[in-house]
Formats: sequence, structure tokens, C-alpha cells
Amino acid sequence: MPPKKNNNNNAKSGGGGKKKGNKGDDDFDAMLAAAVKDTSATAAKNHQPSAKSGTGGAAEGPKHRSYADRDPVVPSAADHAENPYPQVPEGCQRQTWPEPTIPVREQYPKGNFPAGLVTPYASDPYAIDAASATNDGTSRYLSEEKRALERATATELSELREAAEVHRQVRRWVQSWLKPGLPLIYIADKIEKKLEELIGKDGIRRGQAFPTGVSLNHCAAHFTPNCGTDEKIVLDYDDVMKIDFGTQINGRIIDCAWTVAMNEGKYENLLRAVRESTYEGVKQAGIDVRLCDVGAAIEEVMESYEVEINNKVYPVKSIRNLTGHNIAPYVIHGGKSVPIVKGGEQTKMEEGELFAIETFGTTGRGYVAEEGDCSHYMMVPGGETMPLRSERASALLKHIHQNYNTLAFCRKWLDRAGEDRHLLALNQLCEAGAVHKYPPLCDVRGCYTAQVEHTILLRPTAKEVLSKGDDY
Ligand SMILES: [Co+2]
Repeated sequence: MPPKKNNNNNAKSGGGGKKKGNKGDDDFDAMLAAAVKDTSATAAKNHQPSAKSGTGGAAEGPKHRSYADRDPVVPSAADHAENPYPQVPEGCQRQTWPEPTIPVREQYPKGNFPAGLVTPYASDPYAIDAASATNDGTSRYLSEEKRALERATATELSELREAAEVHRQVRRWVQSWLKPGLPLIYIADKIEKKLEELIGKDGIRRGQAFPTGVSLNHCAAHFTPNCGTDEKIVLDYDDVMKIDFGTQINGRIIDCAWTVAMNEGKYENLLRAVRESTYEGVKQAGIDVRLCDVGAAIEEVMESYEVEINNKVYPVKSIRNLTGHNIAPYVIHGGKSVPIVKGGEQTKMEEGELFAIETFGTTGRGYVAEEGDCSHYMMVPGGETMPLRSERASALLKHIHQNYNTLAFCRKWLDRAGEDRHLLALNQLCEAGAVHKYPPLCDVRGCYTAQVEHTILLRPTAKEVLSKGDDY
């Protein structure tokens, strides 16, 4: 999920949201901790199981029923011949196939979740000081001090790895049944339901980190169907769809996305361009690396591609007003942007930071604007304390605070939770500044956009590409 687009058409990020200084961060952490505490108290009460599709009865529960509930249960077994999930260590349970059914934490009862791709830093600024100085990027790994720091963040790392494993398993399953003709809302519902099952949904402690993006073609990001007319949109054979969903455990977020084209051959070079550009960004990222240098390297790879669609050759361009970003606890966009073109900020990446490295390629003009009805929203930190005149708006804000806090949410989720007819109140919350809207971000009509995104952790001793799988 990319940050809110910056309105300037150049890459220089104007975004004022520069929070520095640890005091503010500490206050914010305390606030979040308090929020988590009171949410969990009400979580059991608020948790409604989805409505059963009973025959003809006046069913209780949410009016907008999830499409995912209408599917028959698929029998599954861990030793299924085509099971793509990895074998697991002794004492763990292998995931089932053709449908994953075991919550990931039950698979790994000792908490030994699989690591992502761990790579040494390409250049190690501390290598010269280290006793074992070898400038091959391994000295951080050998440093006692750095290894001690790792132990201090073991819980965070374990939560991130579990969230990443849920992402890998959900997406691997999605890839097995995606086909043209499926309504986008059905795809999003199925992803969300499976995610909740595998992560062990628990209020805002465990669950989805933001709405499931299923943006098509010229739309690059921030589209998910609203209930109503959007339910009619189906995936076409010739569509290019960005599937962008996030998982989170105790606010530790995995933000990871890929692009699907049923007519894969037609868009092969566009898909390859974003994949290779993101890999380049991941490769460049590191402690003390300047964000502008990552952007320049990404753009160079992106621009080395062209794609021929319907007998016309298009250069692939980076979308210059979309970026990657750092991630803070319960906050998807932590304040730093990772550009995907040259000319960005000189700010450096720092030890311990979590980054979403995402690149967007396009056959269009190379920048996006807001277009169409909004589905994505997010409460601003502290937004729950804003005074409001309307009672309906106050009640909605309370619901948002309890169920999403500062995580992004979508209108469909409000409907399903019984908060239907919310649009007026939601708009009032936006006008009051308690909630921000994130409308679909689109390049010019008729063009195609693609995205690949991974979440990486700049660990003291090594860089870990947490969300890396054998698919991408
Ligand atoms: Co993102």
C-alpha cells in the first residue's frame, strides 16, 4: 500500500509529516498501548461471527454478507500430492492443501516461524571499526553488540515472521484459484476471510493491516470494492490487477503486493519490470543508505524495460508520485518515503527500521491522480479525541477507534459490521480531520500499471526480506 500521493508532480517529497524525536514516539506508543487495552476489553463483545447462509430465515447479523461465506468447504490434507507449502521442522504441523486450514501459530507452536530471505548488508559502514573487519558485509553479523541488539527485538521479529508467513500462505492459495470472471469483491472477501483464519483474528491485535487492494489496469492503488455497484466488477482475462494486502500482529505490519494478469504473456515485460525494480530497491536498501539513491537505482531498472501491447511499444516508466515507505507500530506510513525515481530526499535509512519497498511501473504518463469513489480510510493518530457535533459521527468514530485504531479500513468493513448508511458521518469525520481518505490513485485511462512490494527489516546484523516467498 503506497502512502497518500503527493500533489506535486515531481519526486521531491513535500510531505510535511516529519515526526522526529523520541518523545513523540513514546507518547504515541503509550497511546496505542492504551488503545489496544480498551479495544481488547470490548473485542469479545464486538466480535460477531459472520452470518450463516440459512435457508430463507430472517437471518440476524450484518446485512452485507461476505461472498466468502457462500463457498463450500474443500476437503484438505497436509500430504496432498500438490501441496506447495514447505515442509516444517519436527514438532510443527505442515499446512494443508488444497485449502490452508491451520492457523500459522498452531503450525509452529514453539514460535519458530520461518525466516524471510536474510542477506548481509552490501556495504557495511561499521566494518572498518570491527575487530573482525572484512568489508564483505558480514562483520555486523559477527558483532557481539549487534547480536545483543537482535535479542532485544526478538519478539518483534517473531511477530513479523508470523505475519509474513500468513501473507505467503494466503497469497499462494489465492494464486491457485484466481480466474477471469470472478467478481473483485469475491476475491477480496475470500482473501480477508482466509487471512483472519490463518492469523487467528483478534480485534486489533491480529488481523488485516489495511483493506485488500484489487486495483485494475490504469488504477495503481487504493481500490477495493465498496458494497453496491462495485460488486458487479469482475476480473477480465485482459486485466492487470494489483493485489495489495497486509497482515499485522500487535501492530507489526507486513505490507506486500504483487500483480496478476491472466493474459500473462501480453504484459510479461511490464510485470518483469516491476519485479526487477523492486528487487533492485531491496538490494540497495540498507543502514545509512540514502533514500534518493534507492530511488535512482529503481528508476534505472524500470526504464530499461519496454512492453509491446497490441502492436504498440511503450517505455515502462516509474510512477513518480508513488513511493515505498517505512512502517511504524500500527502506522502503515511511518513518515519516510522511498522514491522510485531519481531526485528524492537525502534522508538515510536507519538500523532497526522496517520498510515497505514497492515499485510501480506504467505504460501511461508516469504519475497518478485521485479518481473515482473512495473506499480506503484511516484515522489519524489521536483522531478519536476530536470533538464532533453529530452524534452519528461520534458513534462511528468510536467504532473506528475500537476496531481499526490507526490502521486503514474500508467502507465494506463498516457495512459488514452493521455500520451501514455511514457515508454522511464518515465524510463529517474527514472534514473534521479525524479520518483521512485515500481515494483510488490512477494514471491515464487506457494505460496499464503494475506493482510488486516487499517488507524488509534492517536488522542490526543483516537485512531480512520478511515477505519473500518462492513466488516472488
Ligand atoms: Co505499501
